[in-house]
Amino acid sequence: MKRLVFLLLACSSLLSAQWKSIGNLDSISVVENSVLLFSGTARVLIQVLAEDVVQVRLAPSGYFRDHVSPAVINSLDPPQSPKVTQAGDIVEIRTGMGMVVVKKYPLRLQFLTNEGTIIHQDDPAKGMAWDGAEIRVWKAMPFDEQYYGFGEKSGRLNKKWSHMTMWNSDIPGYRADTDPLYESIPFFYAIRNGRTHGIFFDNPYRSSFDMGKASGSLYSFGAAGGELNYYFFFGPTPASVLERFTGLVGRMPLPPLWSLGYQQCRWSYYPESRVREIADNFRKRRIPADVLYLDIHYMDGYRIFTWDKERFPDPGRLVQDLGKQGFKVAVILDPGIKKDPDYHAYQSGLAGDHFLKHADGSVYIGNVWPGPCVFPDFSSTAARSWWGEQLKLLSDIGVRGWWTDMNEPAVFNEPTKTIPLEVLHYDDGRLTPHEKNHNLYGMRMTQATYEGARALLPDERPFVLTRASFAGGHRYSAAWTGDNIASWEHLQMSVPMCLNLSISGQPFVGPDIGGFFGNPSGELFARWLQLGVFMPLMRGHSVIDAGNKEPWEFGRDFERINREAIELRYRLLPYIYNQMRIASKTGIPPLRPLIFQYPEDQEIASREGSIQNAPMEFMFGDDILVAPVLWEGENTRSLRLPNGVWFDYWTGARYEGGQNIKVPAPLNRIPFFVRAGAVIPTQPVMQYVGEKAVDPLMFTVYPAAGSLSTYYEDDGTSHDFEKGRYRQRTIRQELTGAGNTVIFSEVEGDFQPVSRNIVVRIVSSRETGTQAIKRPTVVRVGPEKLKRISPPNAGASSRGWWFDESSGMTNIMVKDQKGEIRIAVEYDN
Ligand code: MIG
Repeated sequence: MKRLVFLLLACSSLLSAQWKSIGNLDSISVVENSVLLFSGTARVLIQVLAEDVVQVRLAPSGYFRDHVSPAVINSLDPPQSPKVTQAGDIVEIRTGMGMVVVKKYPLRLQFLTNEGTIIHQDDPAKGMAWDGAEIRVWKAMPFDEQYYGFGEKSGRLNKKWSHMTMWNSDIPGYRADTDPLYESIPFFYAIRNGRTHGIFFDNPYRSSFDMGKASGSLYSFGAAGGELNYYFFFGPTPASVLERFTGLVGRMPLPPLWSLGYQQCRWSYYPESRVREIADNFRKRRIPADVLYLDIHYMDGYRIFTWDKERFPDPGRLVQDLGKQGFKVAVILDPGIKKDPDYHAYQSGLAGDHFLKHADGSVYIGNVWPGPCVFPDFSSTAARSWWGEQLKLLSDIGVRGWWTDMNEPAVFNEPTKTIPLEVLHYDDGRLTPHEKNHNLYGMRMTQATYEGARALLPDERPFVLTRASFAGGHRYSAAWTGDNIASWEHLQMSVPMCLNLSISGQPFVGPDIGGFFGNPSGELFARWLQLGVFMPLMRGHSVIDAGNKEPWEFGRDFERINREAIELRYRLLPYIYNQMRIASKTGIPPLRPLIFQYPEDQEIASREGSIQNAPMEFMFGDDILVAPVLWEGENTRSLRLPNGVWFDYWTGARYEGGQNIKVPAPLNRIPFFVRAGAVIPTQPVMQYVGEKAVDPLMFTVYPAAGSLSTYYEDDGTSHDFEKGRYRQRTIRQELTGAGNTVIFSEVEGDFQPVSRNIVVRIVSSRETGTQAIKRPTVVRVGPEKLKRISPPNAGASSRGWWFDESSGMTNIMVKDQKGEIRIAVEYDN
């Protein structure tokens, strides 16, 4: 019987019989940019936040509670006063970029373009509704509209026909159809006929999105509590939606450059001799790496902010020695604080009243790794500061990376696997139940950690990596996709999963390379590592009971192949850093589905809209298209290039886009293509960021007339760039009858790199079909004719130009300077 009741309750949420839909519009009131609609006891508030952004809120009882969003931290451009007109049975609100039409009988919303095309609308039958504390809205679902985003979800890229729940959950070894997972971002894109709009449902309660699964012509979203409160972004492109969304929730701060290097983790490296052995191996084998992680065994009985005295007798010394070898040390931080009266963090946290409590005032206790634990109340500013101060014990000895795990939060002994729903959070004085705060717990933990690290080390950019988070969490932390499995299927799954997470506002993402559970073959590991070159977070990891998965553990051939992959990452770091810089400024992340970049390309739309075939090519930044090898035994790769002109990175071959091609993909090569017009900045291989000065800095030019690029750099670690200590220049290309001209503008900003050379490499404009290489005859720098030299040995600095037959590239080496550098190449035909 109990079971039956439970089942009924579980099902009730989507049964319309329980729902009360909003009725007729009685009256309206317009104040500045807000339109208030009255319907019986209910009120709907429509606010025009910008000409292309509208916020919709429903109060079934007529009373809007003081809504403080943990996600939204900014307002947008000064709102326009909407033009509101009433005619017959509709109210029309013109926002500038579009219209909201309110139908009065019953109250239903429609969103239209200025030309009058309906792009989004409430379901005429159900619309907005409530059932006790639950709220939900039903929307018409055009048959040819597709849905993307939704944060961290596994399975296919397009989420049409699926039902998804937002409830942060620790699911080790999840599958393609497992839902929910660790992180919740209730934000999505709707793309139809090349036009995009977006919706952010700003509600931290357990929510769900039914994208046509319950009914083939409707979709709906709603939550177990809180407000029906969503933002509608008119678009019309995915990028414009994301810029607006991140305009509201904020953008990723520029990460430290070293965090974009290769990171090595496992559960767990200990004792200290093993950590040193790992570090020595990277350096001895000349495999670049920047970060080593310590998982839970570094602690004394899993007590956060302590060290195991036997395994790590002198952690300060260890961290310092690793630092001399060029490694940063990152440590895991779990939220559970061991309930141990003799433990300093328990004592000080208890004294400061920083732990979650039951309604009766007793401290909540749940079991995690240390046994019975208490949990910091990260919803309290005081508790966050207390947590941040504890980091000092670690930052003082040189720890620089902060890995927040188990912060869904996971609790081993609870039937719900998390903190009971009624446990109270301070919530800035509102004292609200866990039910409201659950999905925010991970994000608030990263906030405490980020802010703590920033306060302790004010001159350094913090690096925080988290498992759980919420919309806006990218302000504090990078994210990895939890406990995956060493299988080809999981390698494939990681692509759409990271793409959707990336375009949900979180640019700094990556999967556990090699798979967390199980043991990958050498081939699987190598293919995963190659994919990782094009993931903003490039981190290898392993579960406690699997074999070793460091890049040298798969035999000599694979060691070489793995080294080459990581070397490629280090060559590309200037490009990757520039793409992260763009993400920090605009919200547009490096990792993008093709449909994000080319929403109007019908072929791409139909492939990426397909629910059968996972789309497996993607953009990495503005200029690079990646076609990873994700199937066992494959040594060629077929793909369709989007429209435009593309160059194969490996061969320099030039392709007209809009066609299917097949390229070789031997074990040591991940196919990728560069957009014509791009200028890709690269650097020489080094073993870690900052090992040596970047000299020469290289720019590979993929010719296209009239194209513009930007190159940005700074010190890579401090916040000084915010005060103008950066260096940026634009690079313009011109194609003349005789050849190419590349113009580096005068620099902007005060950052002064070391004196160095730059090498400009111009890909010969081979004609499609013939593949004939054009050979340069004259190279000019400004008015001066540059002399032809033989290729300098690595590290030598000579001024001049040379031609490389095998790659078809003209290389020009000159001293870098602040002023304009104008390079002109003339060819022999
Ligand atoms: O209950 O710290 O996802 O990366 O190695 C498992 C041990 C706890 C889960 C994380 C994983 C980490 C592991 N942690």
